Formats: sequence, C-alpha cells, structure tokens
Amino acid sequence: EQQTEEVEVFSTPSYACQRRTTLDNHNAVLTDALSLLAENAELSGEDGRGVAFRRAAAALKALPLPVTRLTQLGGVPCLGGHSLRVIKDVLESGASPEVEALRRSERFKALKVLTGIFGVGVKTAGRWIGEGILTLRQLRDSGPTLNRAQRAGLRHYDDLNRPVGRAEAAAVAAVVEAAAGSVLPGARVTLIGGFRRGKQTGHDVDFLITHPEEGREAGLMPKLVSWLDSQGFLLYQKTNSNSYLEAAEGPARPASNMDRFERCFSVFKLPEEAGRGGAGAGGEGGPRPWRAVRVDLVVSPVSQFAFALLGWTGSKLFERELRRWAGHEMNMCLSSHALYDHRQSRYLRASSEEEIFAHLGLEYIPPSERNA
Ligand code: TTP
Ligand code: MN
Ligand code: MN
Repeated sequence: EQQTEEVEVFSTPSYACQRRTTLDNHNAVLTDALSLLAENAELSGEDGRGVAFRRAAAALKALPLPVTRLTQLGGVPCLGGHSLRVIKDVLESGASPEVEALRRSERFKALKVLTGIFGVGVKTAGRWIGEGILTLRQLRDSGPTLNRAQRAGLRHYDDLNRPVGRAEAAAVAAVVEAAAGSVLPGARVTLIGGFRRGKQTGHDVDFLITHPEEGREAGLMPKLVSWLDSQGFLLYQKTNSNSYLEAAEGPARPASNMDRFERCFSVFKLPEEAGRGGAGAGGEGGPRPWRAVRVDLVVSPVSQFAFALLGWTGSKLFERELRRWAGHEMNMCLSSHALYDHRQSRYLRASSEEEIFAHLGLEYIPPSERNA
C-alpha cells in the first residue's frame, strides 16, 4: 500500500508587492541558486531573464516553510520551466549542476570581480574580459584608462567589498546628520535602502534628506557635499542635480527610470571607533584608523517625500513590482516623485507610504516585509 504523506501545497499572490517578505527566508538554498542565475543573466546583459529569475526567487522567499517537493509549488507564481528544473535538481540532489558549473566558470568569476569595482558596469567588465583582463592584478598591470570613480573603486576595493554593519551605518548617519544640521538647520535625515528594511549588513548606506518647509531643500546637496569634503569625510563623490519638473514633463514623458532628485554617489572615509570595527577589522594587525564606505544621498522636496521614501527603501524587485502593479492593474504611473492616475488624468497626492499603498489598492506592507 502506498503511503500518502501530508505535504502542504503553497500558494501566494503573483506580485511581490502583494506579499509580506521578511528577512526570514525558509528556502535560502533554492533562492540562492535562482539569484545566482539572475545575477549571471544581469551580468551578461540579459535583463529580461534576470527579472524572471529574480521573480522566481522572490516567490519562494515569501513561503512560510521550506519546500521539500515540487508538487508543493502548484500555487506559486512566477516559476518558469527553467526555474522549476533548477528547483527540482536542488530538491533531488542538493545542488543544481547548472548553478554549480556557473559558480566555477572563469567568465562568471571575472564578471563578479570586475563589476565588484565601484564604477565598473557590465559593459566595461565585458569589454575587459574580451581583452583578456580577468583579475584585479591583470587590470592593474595592463592598465586600461580608468575614470575617476573606477580609480576610487580599485583603490578601495577591499573596503568596498566588505559588508557595512549596522553600527557603521549609524556612524555614517551621525556624520550625515551633523552635515545636514550644519548647512540647513531643520533638515531631516532618514535611513533608507536595505537598513530601513531591517538588514544587518549592506553594500552601502542610503539616506533621504528633506526639509519640512517646501523649497528650503533646493540646492542643499552641493552645500552638504562641500561641508563633508571640508571635514575630510569624502574619498569620492559625484553629484547629480535635480531635473524633475512635474508640469513640464508629466506622465506622458517618463524620461527614464532613473530618478531626477538631487543625488550623490559617494565613498566616505569613516573613522573606525574603538569597539565598533566592522566584520574583518583587526584581521591584519589591529584595527585601521578608518575604512571606506559607499554612501548614497538623495534630497527630496517634502511634497514628494513619501514617494521618495517608498521608491528608495527597496528591495529593487519590490520597487519594480510596485511599478508593474501600478501600470498593469491600476492604470497608474508610479515613480519616486509622484503617482499619476491615467483614468482620472491627475496626480494623486500622498504624505505617507500608507496613503500610496491605499491609492494603489494594496494592503500596506511595512519596510521589514519588503525584502522580496
Ligand atoms: P541599493 O543601495 O542598491 O540596495 P539596498 O539598499 O536594497 O541593498 P544593499 O543593502 O546591498 O545596499 O538601493 C537602494 C534602493 O534605492 C533600492 O530599492 C533601489 C532604489 N533606487 C536606486 O537604487 N536607484 C534609483 O534611481 C531609484 C529610483 C531607486
Ligand atoms: Mn543600500
Ligand atoms: Mn544605494
């Protein structure tokens, strides 16, 4: 007689912004495999495939228990043939031959190392690999011309590839608050990105800065940057000015996916305080006096603050899914500046994230549950 074992059949909504995804991932082995395939697709310029694997991984991250059999996945969306094959291999033998081969491939390892340099994107890395440059040593020796960001990235490679901890993020926050308070009293600094979602480590620290009086924030970024520079906190910075004009552009011209706030990509020189020290500090003969940390700064007018907060808290897939939901299900256009309703031909105002979810007809998902 055949035993029928009780196995739960999972089911979950199809958009990541309809799901609560905490950092408590019960299917990390599966999602790591799918994320690696996503990463490889992105590093190979195949963004569509990348998104498909990201969506598959995100659907599994939202499940309440580990998956043990393929038959449990009947109600789980976003799983294409390729993802299912990988899941089947991992469930049956503990690993996917395709993923393991990828992990070992010279091209993938080289793409990881080279794009691990701040300022080096997929295209540049691909070109270098075509020229036979596969390692940092080869890059340093064969010396293709590097731009300012890449030179800073190479110089601080080890620091910038060492995860930033919460204590370090708090130390950066104290510096940014001092800077903002000094150049614009009353300015408000908010931690965004992964740390706002509750992550313990990040590849950078992200901040959103505003002022409760509309307009007072204009021109803040250059002042902030020059204060930070004069105090010796900057190893590198590149500032983009605000180019968003609601009236002039409107939803008919969504120019690009990139936001047009005042923003600054930077590398901070963060003093290492006694007793703090990040992971790995002290490994080579005691703590160093400072470490390099990637920091992103964004300035928004208070009227757009809720949209900026929602748009910069992430995760990246959660953001993408919110915009897809807005467009496909609500006939709206969501950006980090505004929400436009095509049916009513008007912008929908909001002063909190809760209001934006409500406009979108979605249940409110707090930052700690946006880890899709
Ligand atoms: P990241 O700092 O790249 O990602 P993260 O903070 O989620 O992860 P990590 O801990 O590794 O740093 O981006 C932060 C958020 O900002 C992310 O949700 C995407 C969003 N964002 C951009 O990065 N660029 C943009 O132009 C916009 C509009 C948003
Ligand atoms: Mn971040
Ligand atoms: Mn960032």
